[in-house]
Amino acid sequence: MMEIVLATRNSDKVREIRRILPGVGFHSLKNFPQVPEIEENGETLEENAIHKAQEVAVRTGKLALADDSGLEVEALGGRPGVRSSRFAGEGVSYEENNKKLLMLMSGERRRGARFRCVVALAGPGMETIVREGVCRGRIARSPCGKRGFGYDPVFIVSGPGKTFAELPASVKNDISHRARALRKLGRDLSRIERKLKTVSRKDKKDS
Ligand code: ITT
Repeated sequence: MMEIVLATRNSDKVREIRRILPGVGFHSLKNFPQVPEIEENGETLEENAIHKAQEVAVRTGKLALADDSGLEVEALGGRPGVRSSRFAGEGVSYEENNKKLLMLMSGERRRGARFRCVVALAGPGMETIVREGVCRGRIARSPCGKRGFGYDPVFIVSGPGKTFAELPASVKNDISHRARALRKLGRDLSRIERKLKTVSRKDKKDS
C-alpha cells in the first residue's frame, strides 16, 4: 500500500480524503510533530496547495498530499474563494462563515456558485503534481441539513438539488470537488506506484 502524509490540519477533510481513496495508507500530520503550522499566504488555491505539500514533504522526507479548497460565489466575484476558512475572520466557526455568506447574499437573485478543490502531491526527488476538481451548485436561502462540514448546509448541488449537508457522505464523496480532484490524482498514484515497484525490483536484482 502506498504511504502518504496528509498535509492538512482539517479533520473533516482528512475523513473525506480517506473515504475517497481507501486504497492509500494516509498518515495524519499529528504523527509528525516536527512539522510546524504552515502559513497560507498564497493568492490562489494552487499556490497554497503546492506550498503545503512541499513543506510537509521536505520536513518528513515522505510523499505528502495537500488539499486547498474553497467556495466561489458568482455574485460575490468569486469570494470567499481562497479565504473560505477565514471569511468571517481568523479562527471563526463554520456557522459564522455561513451566516456572513447568507447575509451578503440576502436579496440576491444570482445564486450560482462552485466548490473548487486543488490537490498537490509532493515528494523527495519528484516534480509536484497538481490536480483540480470542481462541483457546481447554488447558494441556499437558509442552512439545510446536518451532514458534512463548512459551507455544506448552504450549498445546493446541481443535479441532486439538495445541499451537501442533506446528502449521505457516500453521495458527497462521489460527486464533490474533492472527489473529482482526488480521482484524477489517483491515476497518477497508480503510475507512481508502478514505477516504485519497478525500481525496487531492479534494486533487489542489482544487490
Ligand atoms: P488546511 O489548510 O490545514 O488543510 P483549512 O480548513 O484551513 O485546513 P482551506 O484553507 O483549504 O483548509 O480552507 C477550506 C475551507 O473551504 C474550509 O474550511 C471550508 O470552509 C471550505 N470547504 C472546503 N471544502 C469544503 C466542503 O467539501 N464542504 C464545505 N466546505 C468546504
